[in-house]
Amino acid sequence: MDKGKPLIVVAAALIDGDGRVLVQQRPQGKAMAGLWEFPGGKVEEDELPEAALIRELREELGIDVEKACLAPACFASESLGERHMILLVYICRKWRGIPQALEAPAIRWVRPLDLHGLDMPPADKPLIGLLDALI
Ligand code: 523
Repeated sequence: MDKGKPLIVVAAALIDGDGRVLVQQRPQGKAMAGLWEFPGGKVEEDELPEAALIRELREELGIDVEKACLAPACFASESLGERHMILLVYICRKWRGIPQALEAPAIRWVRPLDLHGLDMPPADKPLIGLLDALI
C-alpha cells in the first residue's frame, strides 16, 4: 500500500535544573489519548523542524525557546496505520517562562528513571534510555 509522504513530528525533552524531564498527557479524542509524551507536534508544510517545535512549545506550554537551545537527540519511526511517522526529538535545557498545561490535561516533571514506568507512545521510548545516560 502506498502510504505517501511520512508525517514529520517533532518533540522536546525539557530538562530542568534538578535533572527532571517534562512529559504531558495526550488529550481525550486524540490518538493515543492518556499516554504521556514529550511535548511537540506535527511539522507544517514550509516549516523547519526547529521552528515547528518552538511554535508547539509556545502553544502547548506557553514557553519561549531559542533555536540555539534545541539540541538534536534522537529520532524514531513508527507506522500510524494509514501513514508512517518520523519523530525528531530534541533536548532543551533553557527556555523563558514557566511551562503550563495549556492544551494537555496534565503535565508532570519526572526523573528519567521514572519514565520507564509511564505509558508513553512507542516513538518516544528510544529517548528514555538516552536520558538515563545524559542526565
Ligand atoms: N506523537 C508521538 N509522540 C510525541 C508527539 C508530540 C506526537 O508519538 N511526543 C505522535 C502522535 C500523533 C502524531 O505524532 O500520532 C501527531 O501528534 P499530535 O497529534 O500531538 O500533533 P499536533 O498537535 O500537531 O496535532 P493536531 O492537534 O491534530 O494538529
